[in-house]
Amino acid sequence: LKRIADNVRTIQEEKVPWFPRKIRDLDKCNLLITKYDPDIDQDHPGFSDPEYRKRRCYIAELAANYKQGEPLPRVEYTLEEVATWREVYQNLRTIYPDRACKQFLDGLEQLERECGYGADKIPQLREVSAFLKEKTGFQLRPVAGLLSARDFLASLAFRTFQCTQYIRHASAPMHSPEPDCCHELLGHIPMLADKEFARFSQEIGLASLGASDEDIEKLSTLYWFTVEFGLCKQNGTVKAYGAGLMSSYGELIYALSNKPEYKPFNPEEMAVQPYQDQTYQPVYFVSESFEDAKMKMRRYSSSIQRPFQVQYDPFTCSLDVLDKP
Ligand code: HBI
Ligand code: FE
Repeated sequence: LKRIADNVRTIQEEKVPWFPRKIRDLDKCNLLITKYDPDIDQDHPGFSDPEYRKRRCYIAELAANYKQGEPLPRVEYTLEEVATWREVYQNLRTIYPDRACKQFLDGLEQLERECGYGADKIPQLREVSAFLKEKTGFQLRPVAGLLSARDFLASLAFRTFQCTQYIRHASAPMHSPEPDCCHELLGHIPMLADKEFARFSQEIGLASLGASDEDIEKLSTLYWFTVEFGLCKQNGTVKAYGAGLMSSYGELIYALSNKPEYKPFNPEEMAVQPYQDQTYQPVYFVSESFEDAKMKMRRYSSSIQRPFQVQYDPFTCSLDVLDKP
């Protein structure tokens, strides 16, 4: 393989969208999608609560000012915020044992033992990031809200998870129209403590780099039906691993009831399946195992047309961009 980091430009400069090459470039991956933001979305449970909106602005500032490599900001959560967390944690925790996949339960138990997870306090990103780094090399960075799919996926290529730090509104502890710390800390983090899943996540990220808008849309839909709402078989039973399910009491129960439709894991089909971001999914995709999902995803990713190949160098936390063999 010939290194062509510099002459990628000469091949098709206009055709390849910019993408981060080194981990510091993630400071530029900060395009927020504001459609579910409490200042904009009239249906947001915090829309008519000025105190809540002020708090959200404060926490958003912390994320906006963050630069790669700095210690992660700490938030002193209020009693009300901790009460919301407690309610979410206690409710979900009781239904996980029968419904969550083994990797999720293992991850959560480790977090409870080693990282202070529990109903009584909201874990700080700094501690959680240090924990993950030891387990799988993933790290966190703070983000102010819902990120564009391109920027969000690009960070995964660097084993970096962009994490919101605010919490949902107290009036709706069982539901949030946007990602919040309950979604990240309870939904995503336990799975990111699993080596195989961490790799799977990074591979989706790597596949997204420099991809066309159309391919980003497909990858983001795939991400939706796997990382967010995925189900998998374990010992002959269907279990949940998707973070959107693990952070929604109602949808976790619904997804494993006989109401929704189940389809077999098939990336080509999943990538174009319409999805719901306002209510429960009508369809879930069930994989035979993580190994199977990973293999099929890998095959799908390599079908994405790009004039180059990328390889992550964990020693320098940067990408090698290589000529197609
Ligand atoms: N942004 N902050 C944040 N958290 C997410 O989980 C997230 C995101 N942006 C896009 C996204 N997830 C996915 O649904 C895909 O579009 C990649
Ligand atoms: Fe998510």
